[in-house]
Amino acid sequence: MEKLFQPAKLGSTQLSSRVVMAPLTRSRANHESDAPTEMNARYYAQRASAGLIISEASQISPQGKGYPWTPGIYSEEQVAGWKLVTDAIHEQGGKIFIQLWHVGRISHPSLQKGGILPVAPSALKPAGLAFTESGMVEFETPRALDTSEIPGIVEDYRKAAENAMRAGFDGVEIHGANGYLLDQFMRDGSNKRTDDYGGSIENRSRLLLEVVDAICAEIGADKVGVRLSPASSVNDMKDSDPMALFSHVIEALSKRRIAYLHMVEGVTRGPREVEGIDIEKLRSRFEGAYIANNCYDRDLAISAVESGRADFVAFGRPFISNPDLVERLKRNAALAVPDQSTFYGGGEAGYTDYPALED
Ligand code: 8OZ
Repeated sequence: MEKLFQPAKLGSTQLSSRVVMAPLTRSRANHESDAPTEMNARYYAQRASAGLIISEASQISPQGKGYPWTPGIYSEEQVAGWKLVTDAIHEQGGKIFIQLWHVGRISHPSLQKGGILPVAPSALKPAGLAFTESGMVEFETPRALDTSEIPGIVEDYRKAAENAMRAGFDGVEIHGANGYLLDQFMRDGSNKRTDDYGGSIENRSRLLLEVVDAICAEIGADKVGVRLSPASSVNDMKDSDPMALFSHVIEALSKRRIAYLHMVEGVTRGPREVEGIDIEKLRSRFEGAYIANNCYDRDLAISAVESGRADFVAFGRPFISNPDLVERLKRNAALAVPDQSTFYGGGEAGYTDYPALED
């Protein structure tokens, strides 16, 4: 059997294979409480044969929310909802990490408590449109965080990790990718600060590393992963020297002996090759486990793991329409194509109604 399908240890967590379910926003939490539901538990349970499930991105605070109906991990109701999910996975011998998320400026007042402005490193409006309960609307210029507010954000992450462990997760992944708050701080296109959190690469990386340190102290570095997207421009990300920036960040993560680095290799949901960005060179700066992601297929995943270029491979969209993706990949069976119109929001249709091969 190919190495991709063999059991492996990730930090302190034993996995049944090296096939990972990537974090996938589905916008189907309880509309009042942002708590996961029985339906969410059914969806994840159908996918429990993944070596590891990384949950959809989950806001660490009301301020960290940027899309309708995404789950949170800051209230007791949300902890109880997630417990339904983790119990359902563990009953089947699966493993699940939660992805912790603060969207920063990729939000809208209509998604914020009290209709206030979203926060960001600097008061710079992102290009593009916000996804709100009433459709796609213009972003608004965010409010720049005061230096005195930053310890509170680090504390929200720490508390979220503590909640995650109480909810039964096997670990947490810190979402440092795709143009959300931590990525906004790292890149000089979105961070124009003049305090200790802006300017030099060291300063721009500071918030991510403070969050990593706080969470590692809370739950142990062997249960912590970080997701980065150095080559991705989604959500209006720009940086004058991404190779220097991410070399620094990845070396700093390596020193902290976290469980894994999860990399979006290329533009998120887009081309894998981006001029001027050498993902393999960045990856070589990390000594721990490496999860590769972005438009992998069976052959690419098998060869990446066989050659040692990746330790694990995360599949996103294929897991939406193939709950038994690991079995299908093992058998080299045909994969069902997901229906994009039911990706975000709604009920069971396009969510829990994709059959496994056996059904
Ligand atoms: C698609 C739709 C909404 C959010 C990401 C959390 O890009 C997301 C996301 C993706 O990381």
